[in-house]
Amino acid sequence: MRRLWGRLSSVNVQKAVWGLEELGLPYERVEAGGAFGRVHDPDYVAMNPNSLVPVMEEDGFVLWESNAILRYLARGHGAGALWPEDPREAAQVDQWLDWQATRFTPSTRDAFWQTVRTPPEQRDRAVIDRSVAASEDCAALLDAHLMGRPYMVGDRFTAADIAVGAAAHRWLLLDVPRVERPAMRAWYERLRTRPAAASALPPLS
Ligand SMILES: N[C@@H](CCC(=O)N[C@@H](CS)C(=O)NCC(=O)O)C(=O)O
Repeated sequence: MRRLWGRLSSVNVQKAVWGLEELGLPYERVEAGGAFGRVHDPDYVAMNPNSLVPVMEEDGFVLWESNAILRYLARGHGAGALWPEDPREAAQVDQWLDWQATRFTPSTRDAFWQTVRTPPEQRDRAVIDRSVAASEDCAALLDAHLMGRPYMVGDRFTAADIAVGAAAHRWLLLDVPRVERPAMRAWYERLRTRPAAASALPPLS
């Protein structure tokens, strides 16, 4: 029995859902976090003392941190899919997962919160501008990396496309001024054609 706790509006939950869907693994998603609450309930805190989503539970095995979940799914259930066999390619997938978690998503966070989850009269233009500028640096780096490449690592879809793709989805749907990045856009559109991406990436909320 496999359960994933977390609301789909969370980019971190989206990554886990995308991984589960790509691998065709059966699971039940339980709403938690944000307006759904639950994350401070004692039974939830016993699973994740950070009171954050997502959490995955599989036959009593409990795991939190979205990229750890993604790595586990890809390595434990992927059988070669999503996680390259080659150690150097695998290390590059790791590299992009870390980059997504420590650079790209943190850069977009303020712009997202301000323009999607903050009432217009409470928004701080300077905070948005700083976040947009930091996100543009990430987008430029990504666009340069993706020039002439179909996917983030090697020539096939991997867990790196899931992690960075979910973060790119959030950035590209924000209602902010953005420099057009053709290689990044083409890659994102390529990802969007995957049925698993359609299940994992809702409109921003
Ligand atoms: N590094 C963690 C971050 C998890 C995180 O910050 N989750 C947010 C949603 S994206 C959360 O749980 N917020 C509180 C809530 O939803 O109640 C991960 O990647 O799983």
